[in-house]
Amino acid sequence: MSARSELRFPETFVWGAATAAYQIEGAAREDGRGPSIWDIFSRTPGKVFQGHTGDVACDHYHRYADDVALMAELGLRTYRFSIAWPRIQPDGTGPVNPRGLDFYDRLVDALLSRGIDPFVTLYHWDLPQALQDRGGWTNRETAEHFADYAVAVHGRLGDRVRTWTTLNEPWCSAYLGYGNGVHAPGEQDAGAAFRAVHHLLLGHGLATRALRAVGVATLGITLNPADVQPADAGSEADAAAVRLVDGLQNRIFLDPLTGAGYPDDVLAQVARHVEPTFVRGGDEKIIAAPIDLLGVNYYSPTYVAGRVGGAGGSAYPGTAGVVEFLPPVGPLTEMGWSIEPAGLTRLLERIGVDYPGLPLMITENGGAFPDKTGAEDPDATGRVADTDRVAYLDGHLRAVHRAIARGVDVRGYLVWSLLDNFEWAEGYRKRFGIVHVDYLTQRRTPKESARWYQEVISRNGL
Ligand code: PNW
Repeated sequence: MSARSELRFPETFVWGAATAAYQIEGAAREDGRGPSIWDIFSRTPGKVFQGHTGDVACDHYHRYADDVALMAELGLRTYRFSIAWPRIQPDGTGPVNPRGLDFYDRLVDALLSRGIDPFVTLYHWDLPQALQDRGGWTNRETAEHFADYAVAVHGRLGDRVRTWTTLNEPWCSAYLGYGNGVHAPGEQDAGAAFRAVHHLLLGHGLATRALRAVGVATLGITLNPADVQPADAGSEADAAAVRLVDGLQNRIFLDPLTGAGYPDDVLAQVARHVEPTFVRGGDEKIIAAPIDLLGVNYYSPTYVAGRVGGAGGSAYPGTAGVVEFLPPVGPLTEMGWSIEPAGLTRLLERIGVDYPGLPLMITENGGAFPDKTGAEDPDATGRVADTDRVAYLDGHLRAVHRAIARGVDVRGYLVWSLLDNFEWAEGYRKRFGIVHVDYLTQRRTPKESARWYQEVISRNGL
């Protein structure tokens, strides 16, 4: 490593780690928390690996103080976490539950007392079930309720939390939640997925407008934009496939967020599944409310070919019969995702060029790997030798650095994730943490990647 140790990041570069409420908190029925769509979904047979739930997870709700001490030990400057809406409004609307807010109040104070900057995600997929019973994100009213909820949270934490994002990966909420049903609430209807896309964006816009009115400091949204590449760079059919997938994953969010409205080709795709009458006059203006920061979550690139009779992707409505998603090529992570740091450089450069003037932050990047023994547990000496993860993170940080060197405005990097946690439909079997969690004892063990990251942060570079 020493021969390549000269890669320095900008002085103001932000270093940290990220988590999400349902994936780590546990305490699912405590202090007045209501049920979320993930409580229901994880109990639906066949939806989550071995019926795992977030009931206990990492028990972070009770262990947050120790976890914050661990973050301080690792030298994290920023910690991105999400607020569980059903803790704040157990039914999704109406009066706030003060005990729910109390928890985040304590967490924020613990972070600040250690000099760690709290970074709040208002929505990381745990919609109150009561709102889902009324259609969830397919219902326009959910967007309005979200803005009310956002203001309630800001009212309690806004004096101490400077950095906020509204939504995490609305692509996942819409397409996996309502399109192919792999995530909660498990609906399988392309039209519902597009309604959800719009109402999520509208919710973001309404919340942004409301939070500006109460003086929010720094506000943005986190997407999982894809680096979509053609199987054959010279093929026109492949270029058309790229454009289709890029429209469904990237431009459908980025264009309206940056004031360009929905692209015509994307609206034409939507119209094949559902009449887009849910897009009302004035909505695009609300969605285009200026943001200070775009969060980018990146894990792996997407390669597509234009092919008649192609299988398409279940998460991409309208791709069956016209697009073939190429199987990932090794080396792969435990998720089966290919490892290609260059995809992150390409993605950042593309956003920088096509959506100029938008400060970017990597709000998630990381990998699920077993340790070297394959046991996913500390060895006899208590070590977790996750050399694959170190290599993954090292490669992707170099990719971020390359984008910065080429002029892209990237403000920081947050590793996914601080802790091993509930990996949604995969349950606890996929471990993304730089800190190992023994789910029987809740013991935390920093992996070698955590020690490596600590060093990176302290040197501000590689
Ligand atoms: C993101 N996909 O999820 C989330 O923001 C995290 O909560 C999650 O733990 C992390 O990435 C790792 O998976 C995704 O199927 C889940 O393309 C699925 C997909 C993408 C992102």
